[in-house]
Amino acid sequence: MIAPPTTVDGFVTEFLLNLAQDRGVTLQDSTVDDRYLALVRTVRGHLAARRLETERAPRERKTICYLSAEYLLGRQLDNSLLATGLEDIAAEALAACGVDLDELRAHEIEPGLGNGGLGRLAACFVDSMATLGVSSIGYGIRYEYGIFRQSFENGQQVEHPDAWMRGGSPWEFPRPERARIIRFGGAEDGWAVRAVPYDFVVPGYRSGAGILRLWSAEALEPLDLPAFNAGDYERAVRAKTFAENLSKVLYPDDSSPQGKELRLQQQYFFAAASVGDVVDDLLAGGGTLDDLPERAIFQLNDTHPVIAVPELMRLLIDEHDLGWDTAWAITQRCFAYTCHTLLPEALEVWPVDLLRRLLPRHLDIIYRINEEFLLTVRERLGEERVAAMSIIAESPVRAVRMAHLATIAGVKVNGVAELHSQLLRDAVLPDFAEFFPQKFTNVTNGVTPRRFLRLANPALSALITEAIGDGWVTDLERLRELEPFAEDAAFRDAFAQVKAGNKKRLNDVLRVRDRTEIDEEHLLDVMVKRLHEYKRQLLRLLHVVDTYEGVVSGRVAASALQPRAVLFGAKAAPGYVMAKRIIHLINAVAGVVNDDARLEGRLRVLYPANYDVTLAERVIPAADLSEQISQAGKEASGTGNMKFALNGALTIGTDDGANVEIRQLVGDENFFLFGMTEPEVAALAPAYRPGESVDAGARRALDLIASGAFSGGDRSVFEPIVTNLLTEDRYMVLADYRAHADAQARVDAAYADPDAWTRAAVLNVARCGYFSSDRAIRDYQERVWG
Ligand code: GP0
Repeated sequence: MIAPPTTVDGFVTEFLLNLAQDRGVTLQDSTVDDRYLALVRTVRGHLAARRLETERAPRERKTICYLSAEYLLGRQLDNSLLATGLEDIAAEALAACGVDLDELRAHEIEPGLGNGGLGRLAACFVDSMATLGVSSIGYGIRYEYGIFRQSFENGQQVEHPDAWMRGGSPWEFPRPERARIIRFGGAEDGWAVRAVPYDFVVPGYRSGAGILRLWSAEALEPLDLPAFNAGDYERAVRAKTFAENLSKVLYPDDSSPQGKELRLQQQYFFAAASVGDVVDDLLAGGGTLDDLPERAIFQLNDTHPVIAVPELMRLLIDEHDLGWDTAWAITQRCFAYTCHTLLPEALEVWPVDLLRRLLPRHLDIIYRINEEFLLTVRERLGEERVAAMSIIAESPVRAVRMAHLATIAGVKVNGVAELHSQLLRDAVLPDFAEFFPQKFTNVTNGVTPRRFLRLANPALSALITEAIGDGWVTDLERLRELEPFAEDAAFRDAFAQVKAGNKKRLNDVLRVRDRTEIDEEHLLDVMVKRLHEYKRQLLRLLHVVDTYEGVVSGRVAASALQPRAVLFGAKAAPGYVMAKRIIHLINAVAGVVNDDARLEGRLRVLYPANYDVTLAERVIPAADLSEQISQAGKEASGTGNMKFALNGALTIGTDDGANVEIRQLVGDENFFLFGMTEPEVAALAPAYRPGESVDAGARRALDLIASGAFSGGDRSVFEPIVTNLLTEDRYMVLADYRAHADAQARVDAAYADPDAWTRAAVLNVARCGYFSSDRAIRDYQERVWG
């Protein structure tokens, strides 16, 4: 009997035992930290039991090995309680002990081991695989410091290390016995580190479990004792420091790799550890290397883990004595590649010189893969296609194109939304789509309904369940059954009350973490996502400034404004100068607008610092309007867009990424579409002169910014932003300005009829069941892993 008792009394006993035996304290003497850790221990016991049960059950033959450099997990406690069905038991048990569960919830630091959409998607996928009972393991890196914590000083972003493990990492199970040695360099200049796995149990909802195995780097020798004895203390720990750097910190660049050597080291470190782990497991279980493709598939989450391809070749050839052709035949059946971008600068490329120094054997293998591939290209398509399709780019420096390698090696290549997959075929990898037409497919992203509806929005969840039962939690398409309720006035009232209550819940946290709050009567207009020019936070901001200018110049009466709170949340990559300037400008505008009595409080701009999963879970359920306003053809999918719609926000958005599919599903009348389409963008691009026909509203906004109105009269501070828009405007903010402003006017008009708005919101919820990550995983099973 491995499962701990699932009764209130049993839970109390376990909790007190853990306090005593794990923390060495009595309940009376315990701190919040003690109680939190004892609670985690107690819940973790249930997760371990679930995991062991799952392992004993008859296994599917093929295990999905999800390789991702990022997992943006969010807090674990509530999800674990929900998945194990312990919510009520834990609440009662802690209440019986006089312990405040909410206080313990708030005590958890979320593991932020990812930058944004890509990392959060990986976290949703492991949740869905566990829930669906897919045999799966997620592999990644146990960064000691995750995505930086953001604060603002004088409105400017300041980054602080994210010491998420400061209080220990109580959810994980260290697996030192599965540690592996990872070697870098060549015969003469070789060095090595130890990769030690830590397992997080990923509980499925009510049944099933997967594993998230994160690798931590350690030195082979923790101390150079002779150096220490000679009094050279720095040298004594140099190797240790060097090795530990590999898993020290997550690179904070989103969609813009910096090509840093340490990052390639990180990639190889976790890719090699994971491939070796899987191969060892296969052999230990009596399998042979020929079985590998039937027993495992490595899903490559973007190009970050693609070095796993030559690593598997090296393993098969150098360590298991297979011939090249046999090894390649196996390798070619073991990988599938997901591309997450349309930005050319986001496609990773590693200089040949760097690879030769760090992974010379792998470079040789890549060259040979390329040689053989180009032979067939030459044959089938002709010499003139060779340069474009080569894995090796010749300029600006000789470099390995990781996307080409992944495409050649993968059984499938998928984009993350219909439009994205189309553009992947037509624009990003057109030669490959021609060469390997059968490889290219689409899997539209999804989000887990457990975290982003059931947990984040308890009141809406209860309302839905009351109406249609709770089957939707694992079968989200059942939300369709809500459609008739959109016509039910009592239901709409209840729905509107839920939204109002969620604004209060948002304020509960904004007051504490940001000493601010929204007016609960305002339309809550939200733009939360990484700060990137292509996402166009500036487009939203210019309209705010234009609105402000209208009132202060007397053209518009403040009383005519639909009261709005415009909430931004975004981190900028620390080296992304323009993005950081935009953050500064948003804060500067907020400072002026919020203080100006002439607005009569009808326009407020909020920018809570350090947007993370925990804040997302409060913001999204409270939102009325979801801003998804990227330049068409630039946002691969978006996943925040799905979360908002699923929680009953209406979208104002361009025809981009998964917005396209959201609009198709919810209906044009329940979505505020605006702006150029991707073909229109492409047609305008060559002749685009942003400064030549600036919309009057945009002009007013730009002039006001340029005048120093938001920088204490200093005209230089935001001049680069204004100049950039007027001269370059790479993402065509100005070209879409009027369409966006008009769409915002349509939003105002629609919100003036609250009941009709609520009806549209209900229909958004009812029609977005498609965007469950459970559906996405089923699509992968069918189209990629099958
Ligand atoms: C894409 F290339 N994404 C990248 C990257 O480096 N980081 C990242 O988060 C995102 C896309 O921008 C996305 O459109 C997409 O939905 C997400 O990956 C998951 O596929 C923003 O949410």
